[in-house]
Amino acid sequence: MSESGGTGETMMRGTLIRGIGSFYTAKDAAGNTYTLRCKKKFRRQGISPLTGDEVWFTPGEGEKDGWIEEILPRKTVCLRPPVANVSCLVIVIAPVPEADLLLTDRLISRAVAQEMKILIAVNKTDLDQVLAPVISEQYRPAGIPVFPVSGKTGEGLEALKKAMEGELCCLTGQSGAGKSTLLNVLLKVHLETGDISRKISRGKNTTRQSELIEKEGLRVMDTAGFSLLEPERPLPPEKIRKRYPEFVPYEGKCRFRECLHDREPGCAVQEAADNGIIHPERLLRYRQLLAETREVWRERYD
Ligand SMILES: Nc1nc2c(ncn2[C@@H]2O[C@H](COP(=O)(O)OP(=O)(O)OP(=O)(O)O)[C@@H](O)[C@H]2O)c(=O)[nH]1
Ligand SMILES: [Mg+2]
Ligand SMILES: [Zn+2]
Repeated sequence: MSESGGTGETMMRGTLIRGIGSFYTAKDAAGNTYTLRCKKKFRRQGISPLTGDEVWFTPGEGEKDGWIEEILPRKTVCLRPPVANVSCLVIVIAPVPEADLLLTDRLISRAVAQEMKILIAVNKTDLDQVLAPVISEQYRPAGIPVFPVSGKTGEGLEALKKAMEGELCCLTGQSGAGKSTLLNVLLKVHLETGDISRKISRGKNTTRQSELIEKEGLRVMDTAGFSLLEPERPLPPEKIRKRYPEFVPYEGKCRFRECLHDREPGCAVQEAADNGIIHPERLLRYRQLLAETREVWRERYD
């Protein structure tokens, strides 16, 4: 197959909605799909196309596949799973399995670093009505909206859907929280849920590819094991506090200019927590993540 395509042909704009092996599927604004291959020049530059990438491409003719010609600059990049341009992270938590707020804070930290919009969906309100207000209180000072929803009864899904509109969304959260269940209702699709999905994925992971689904006015990445938790490059400990939106108003207001809000005297963030303006448990978990970050930073050259 020749790589010379492009001469005299018109280039088209599209979004990569999936990639399997060295074949990619692009979708244009009109909703038509094209099978494309990736030019070797990308590999030489160490770049691989990702689901979610915006590209210029030359469509194939007849039986021939087209070519990805250019990948537009990415707004965000996730490496596990590999997806580009996610603009909104929807963190799904539930009463069962028990909500892990340290995990939630980690996800928020990574999303803030990439300037993603963040939404929290507290699922399974049909089982429990206590969790949602608790979560809401924890994250209100950070300006993160919390949506009580039920994938079972459909409660709260209209509000969640409204908040997701216009964004390239990705659902994340613990296994069993109900991500696939929510997507099935929101997008009117049939993704595997519950025990079946877990049975299939056990010992047989990495088979499923990320796919961008555009349906019901939403754009959502359906990914296996979305975590965003791949080991990040070691981060200087003083950078973590910038990833807490509710700390920002206190920047420069502590007694010490370099205050890490880690029990230093005269800490304005601690004072805000004492006054209930910042949630004290968010601050405690921040200190846990700070301690971890310090450890990793100290060992970075080992
Ligand atoms: N009662 C109740 N059960 C729910 C609700 N949403 C999901 N479930 C159940 O929770 C279980 C897990 O749901 P899934 O949608 O498979 O969870 P998931 O987050 O996609 O899990 P993984 O794919 O393993 O990451 C299933 O048995 C669902 O039927 C809900 O709103 N209420
Ligand atoms: Mg699932
Ligand atoms: Zn401080």
